[in-house]
Amino acid sequence: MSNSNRLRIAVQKSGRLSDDSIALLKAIGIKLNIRDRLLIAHSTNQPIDLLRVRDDDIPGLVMDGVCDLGFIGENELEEKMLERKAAGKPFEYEVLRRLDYGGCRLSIAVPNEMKYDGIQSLEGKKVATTYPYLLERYFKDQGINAKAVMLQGSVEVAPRAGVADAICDLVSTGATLEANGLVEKDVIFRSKAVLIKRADGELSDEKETLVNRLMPRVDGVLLAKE
Ligand code: PRT
Ligand code: ZN
Repeated sequence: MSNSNRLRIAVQKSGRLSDDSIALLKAIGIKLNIRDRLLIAHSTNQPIDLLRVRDDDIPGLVMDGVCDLGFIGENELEEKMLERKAAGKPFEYEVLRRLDYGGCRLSIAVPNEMKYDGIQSLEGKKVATTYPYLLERYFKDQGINAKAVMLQGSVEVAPRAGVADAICDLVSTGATLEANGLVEKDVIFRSKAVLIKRADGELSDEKETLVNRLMPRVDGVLLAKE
């Protein structure tokens, strides 16, 4: 648990959300001394520490109360929430703000040559994805009997490799799908980065006051960019 008096914020160490998340913290006046290799970065002007980790770990760190706040993509957050719920682990959190970066969609895509007349074309098929819980929820909602095949990487080559019939992956420009001979068909989830807070009511009064002081500044930064 986060017993320290310092507010602990989880951010992606290196990846698509890192720079924007750090830039936002700096823009709201938090001075940070980040050293590339270190897991922890201390603020020099606020009682705040950053925990720099893989994005996959951020939902769990907040839901387990190890970190007080976290910056994370809604896709990863929702997937981990479903996974933890299924495993009987704490899965609660509070969204403080939806942010203006990290935008993408989780979409089903099929090979160019595949005949596709809507989601029912996937009946009985295998679909490779890094987001099996989100995908299986979608299949269930649509009443489709298809199988999500979990792949941590190289999802876009799965059909060519004969591992799956179709894929379900994150898309932003669509260039990756095109380069791999795939066509986007159904958007199953739209995502942006969010700032989340632990929801177990365990934040000390001091930390709660600090968060309440910071949030209007976040709103100011978001407004200024609109
Ligand atoms: O190392 P770590 O585990 O922390 O990082 P990661 O490799 O898991 O994640 P990272 O940094 O790639 O992405 C972090 C988050 O950024 C994601 O969870 C999304 O919320 C968000 N995001 C926004 C994206 C994209 N856009 C995106 N385009 N994440 C991944 N992609 C990938 C996608 O998987 C595909 O391979 O980019 C490719 C498609 O891009 P286009 O432009 O060709 O369509
Ligand atoms: Zn990751």
